[in-house]
Amino acid sequence: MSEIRSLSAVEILDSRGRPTLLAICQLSNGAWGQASVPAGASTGANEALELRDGDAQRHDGLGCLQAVANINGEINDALAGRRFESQADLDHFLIELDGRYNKARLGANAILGTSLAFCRAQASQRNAPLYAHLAQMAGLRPRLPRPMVNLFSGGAHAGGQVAVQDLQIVVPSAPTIGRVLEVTADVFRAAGKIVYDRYQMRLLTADEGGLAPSFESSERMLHAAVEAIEAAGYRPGLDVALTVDVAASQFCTDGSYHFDGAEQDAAGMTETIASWAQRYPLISVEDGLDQADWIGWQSLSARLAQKMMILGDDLLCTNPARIQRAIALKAANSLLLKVNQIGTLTEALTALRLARDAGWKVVVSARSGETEDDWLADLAVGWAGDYIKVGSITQSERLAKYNRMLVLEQMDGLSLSG
Ligand code: 2PG
Ligand code: MG
Repeated sequence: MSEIRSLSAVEILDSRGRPTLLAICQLSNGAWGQASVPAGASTGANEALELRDGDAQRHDGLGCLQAVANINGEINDALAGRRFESQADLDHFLIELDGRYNKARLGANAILGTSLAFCRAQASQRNAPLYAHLAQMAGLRPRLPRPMVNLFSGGAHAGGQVAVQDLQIVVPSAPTIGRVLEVTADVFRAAGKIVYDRYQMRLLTADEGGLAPSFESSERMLHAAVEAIEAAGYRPGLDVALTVDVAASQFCTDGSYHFDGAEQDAAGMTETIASWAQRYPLISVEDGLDQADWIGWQSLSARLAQKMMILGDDLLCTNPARIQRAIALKAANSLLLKVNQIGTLTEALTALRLARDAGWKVVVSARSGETEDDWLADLAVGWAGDYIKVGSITQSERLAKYNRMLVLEQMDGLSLSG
């Protein structure tokens, strides 16, 4: 492997118009790679720390100039002229260089940008597509994950008109990504008509491109999704299934859930979710309970894990230690994998392996603040995710990932997860 010539970075804007960074890694033999870093809105309390400038005079405090300076300065100084044999070598070096358990000194955004840009440079040096390089790194056979596509939004992604943050659709038996997107577009159009007729709302979309009318409740959102599936000519459950990201940490204080205008405890939330599971074609519930409520998650899983995916996002934060705890406690059965929650590809791969060893499903996920960069599609393919969650089909930062998968399907002949 060639040595690193330089690391550099630029502050750019994400899909919400907030700053993030793009990192560039150049190798001495001329190969290079660049990658940009996404950012969440409903971030978990246990995520690695995204370094923001905090200067209220600039981008409302959200500037990333310090993280950019850390790449151009300290990270470049430490890495330039060094040779790393593997991604793991590079990532461990970065973790030690930072020295904090949550990457708070250099910033998880600076570290992840470096980790990803190095990965792309390595792929380019090997003349391999990024997904193939990632698959080789993980020792996995690449395959296309099945999209979970955002239809309706609430919570932190849509001004909180209902508590549930994302309602997504899955097309369980379509044989190709192309067909999944056709069916999805049919349902999306039908949903748009329902939204317009019932709520007089044009197709203005939320952070991830989902429709966000003023539903009376989360339940009405689920109901409208079923209506949209039927109006588009499909059978709910058989042709098109539903998943939700409740994002419950966003509305839980001291064990009390402020859910759609009422107060509930964890048992009440579990009851609500179980009753949805009986009445709607739900195949996955993400963050049904708060990120600190391990006992609640155990009961939720005991109740529903045989039937559906009990998917941990804020609960797990792609953090190997939290995943191990969840496996031991039987608190979940599926991992939402977001590399910026942990900050390096190597640690995210450890998270993936733990989940797989426990027989869990894996959903590779974007953030609500994304960029036009499509590395996430290659990651989800190379690491053989069961599902990919990147939002709706209406905004280019989302479509970059779907379109990349269409290309891989048609040009590289990859097949879709069953
Ligand atoms: C989530 C993500 C993506 P955010 O909660 O799963 O929908 O949102 O990036 O805002 O954390
Ligand atoms: Mg989530």
